[in-house]
This record gives sequence, C-alpha cells and structure tokens, in this order.
Amino acid sequence: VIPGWFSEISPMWPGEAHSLKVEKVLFQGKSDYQDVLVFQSSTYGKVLVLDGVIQLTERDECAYQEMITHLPLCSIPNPKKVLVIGGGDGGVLREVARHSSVEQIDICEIDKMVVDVSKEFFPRVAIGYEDPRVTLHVGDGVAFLKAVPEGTYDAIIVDSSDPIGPAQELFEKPFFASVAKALRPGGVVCTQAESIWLHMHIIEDIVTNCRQIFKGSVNYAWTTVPTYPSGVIGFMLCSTEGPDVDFKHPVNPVEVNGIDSAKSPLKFYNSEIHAAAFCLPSFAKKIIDSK
Ligand code: AAT
Repeated sequence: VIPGWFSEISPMWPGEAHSLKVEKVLFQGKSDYQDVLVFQSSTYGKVLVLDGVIQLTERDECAYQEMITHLPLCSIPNPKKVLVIGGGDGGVLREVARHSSVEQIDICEIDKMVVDVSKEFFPRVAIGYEDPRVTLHVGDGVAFLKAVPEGTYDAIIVDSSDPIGPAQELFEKPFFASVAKALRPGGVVCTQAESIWLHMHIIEDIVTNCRQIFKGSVNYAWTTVPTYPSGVIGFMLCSTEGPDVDFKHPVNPVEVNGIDSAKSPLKFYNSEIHAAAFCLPSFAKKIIDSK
C-alpha cells in the first residue's frame, strides 16, 4: 500500500489493484452492512468506496449509470414502471428520470448510509431522488422482489455491488427467477455483470442461468469505466417471453426526449454506443454464445 493513495485490493481481482491519489478523506463509517468511505481524489473528483471497492467517482460515473439505465430503457417503447435494485447513490434514478414515459420509479437499496452519504457528498448523483416519481424502499432487494406481484414492472435495473458481501444473492439463479416473475411479458432486466477480463467464470454462470429463465432475448453488453477493475464492466440484458425485444437496435431514443428531468445533458450514452456495446471480443463472444 502506497501512503497517500487508495488501492482497490480484493480477492475478486487477485494480483492487481488500481490506485488513486487521495487528497482528503471526507467520510468514513461503518453501516450495518459494509464499510463506507468517501474521499477527494486528485484526478477523478470525489470517490465512493464500499468495503474497499470503488462504487463511483464523479468523473466517470456517467459511463456506468447512463449505460446500465438506457441500454434497457431505450430498448422498449414507453417504459412506465421501473424498479432499481441497489443503486442507493441515486445515479440510476437520475438517468431513469430522463424518460418522460416513466410514471413510477421504485428503488430498493439495502444500505441507508449509502443514500445519506450520496445526498451529502454527491449532489449531482443524488439529484435522482428529487424526482417526484421516485419511492425509496430501504431493504434487501431479494426479499423486496419476492413480494412484488407478478408482471408489475416494464424494466428492472440491478445496480448491485460485487458478489462478495450483501449483493451475493443478486447473482444467483433464484434471484433471476423472481426478477422474471416481477416483469410483464416482454419486460426487460439489466444487471451489473462484471468484467470480461476478470470474471468470465461469473459471466458464464449468469448467462447459463439467464438462458434458462428468460424466454425472450439474453444478451451481454459492456462499456468502459476507468475506475472499475480492469477498466471495463458488463451488463446482462434479458427480456421475458412476450413482445420481441431486440436490444441491439434501440427503439426509444433518450437523446430526443431527454435532458429536462435530469437537469444536465447526457455525457456518454448515444444510440451508436448502444448498438456497439453488444459487440464482444472474440474470446468472450465464443464463451457467451456457447452457453
Ligand atoms: N451506482 C453505482 C454503483 C454501484 S452501487 C451498488 C449498491 O448495491 C450499493 O449501494 C449497495 O449497498 C447495494 N446493495 C448491495 N447488496 C444489496 C441487496 N442485497 N439489496 C439491495 N441493495 C444492495 C455498483 C458498483 C459496482 C462495482 C463494480 N466493481
């Protein structure tokens, strides 16, 4: 460990640790679920860390939050009811709020401290909570979903931390089954699905489970986020049986109806990058297509 630097060390990426220079530690706390840290970095703005793992930085959060939200929501016409699991910082809410067709945005985040810390230190992210369509439920996403009546949501976004800690079950088959049940026919889910450079074994399991559970389309997409391990992160996009969803050809462009509710323009997402996100390097394509 280099003095004055934060290094992201985890058994999920053994032998490597991305580091950021720390200008100032702004918050350190221990919630019921995890260690929470906020620091000012010299080059990426403020950084939110849970259990030693970077969740977002001010500079590159747009890449992740815009992609995990608009990949699913731009793939279906007129999304109305949207559920976010995790995502307590509010960034995904901010992005969902850009869609004027949306009438109801529910969020289930396990850790109230993440919500409070985001409102205090990341106002441009937590601004998502200001939208009147948002209802916050503090609790475990697994339990929340089990209680959702069948066919409730048009889209579910699982903005979860890594599968070590409170998010473990969010990567398991029974969870995907309750997601499918909570979606209407032809509804879509997008889940945080780790890195093709580091986690092909996790991705293989997710794809295998999702192909069994989701009878519509099942696709893997990815994007670049410099402060996430290996600099890339992926998403699992699936639809339930019903009206066809072609994730690779967005039908509901957000750039057109977009910028008012979030009070700031999109920084990363556009229709070209949406389509490109589904192009995979050969080594990953081979494995994912074989499942
Ligand atoms: N939006 C950017 C970053 C995240 S946040 C992941 C959130 O999921 C955290 O706030 C965490 O408290 C919440 N969470 C974890 N487990 C659960 C659960 N079981 N139910 C509800 N919420 C949960 C993702 C960062 C990705 C990091 C990649 N290395």
